[in-house]
Amino acid sequence: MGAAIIALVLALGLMGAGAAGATPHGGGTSTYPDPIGDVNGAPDISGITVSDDGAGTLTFQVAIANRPVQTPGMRVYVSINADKNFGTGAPNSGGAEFELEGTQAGGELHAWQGGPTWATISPSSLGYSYASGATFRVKESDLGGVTSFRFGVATLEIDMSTNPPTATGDFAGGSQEFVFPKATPKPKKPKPKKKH
Ligand SMILES: [Ca+2]
Ligand SMILES: [Ca+2]
Repeated sequence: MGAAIIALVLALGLMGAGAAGATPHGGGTSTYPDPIGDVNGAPDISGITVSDDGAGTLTFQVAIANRPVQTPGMRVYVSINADKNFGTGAPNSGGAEFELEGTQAGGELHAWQGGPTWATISPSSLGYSYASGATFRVKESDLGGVTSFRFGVATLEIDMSTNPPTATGDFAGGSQEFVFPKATPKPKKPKPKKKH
């Protein structure tokens, strides 16, 4: 690659990053919308933002329109198909190798063991918080070093006040239909001038 082309690529990259400052080395930030009002009273996912800080940490932010505070019976799941292969990992979770789970008590990280069993590995670096949605922070090294993967998000809320208890929830991304990072559209190239 010639120096001029490298300079052009760098310029286009900086244009793509806009005013956000330094371009991260990782996958940057991708957003995934989910409709509001597609669940009947359940914790309603309105969108997901995934970001890679370029220093080995992934953040998953799951916005939940109708639950400013996490209720005791409510769980938020992010299932991660680390190898993007539907034929490996948990067959009931779209081929996920890892699953993040957030409850009122905090966050957990589960790793598929086959069998079929999950192991809870929950590294100390795992972060979880909730404010009008769930935020998970996890190191890529705790997910087998992935920087690109498929994932899906779900909520589940169990209402113990009914007999029998009722479970409702929302799904976003179905069976791992979201891909991180999203392919970003290439910036339009300026039309080459015809005259020399
Ligand atoms: Ca929704
Ligand atoms: Ca898999």
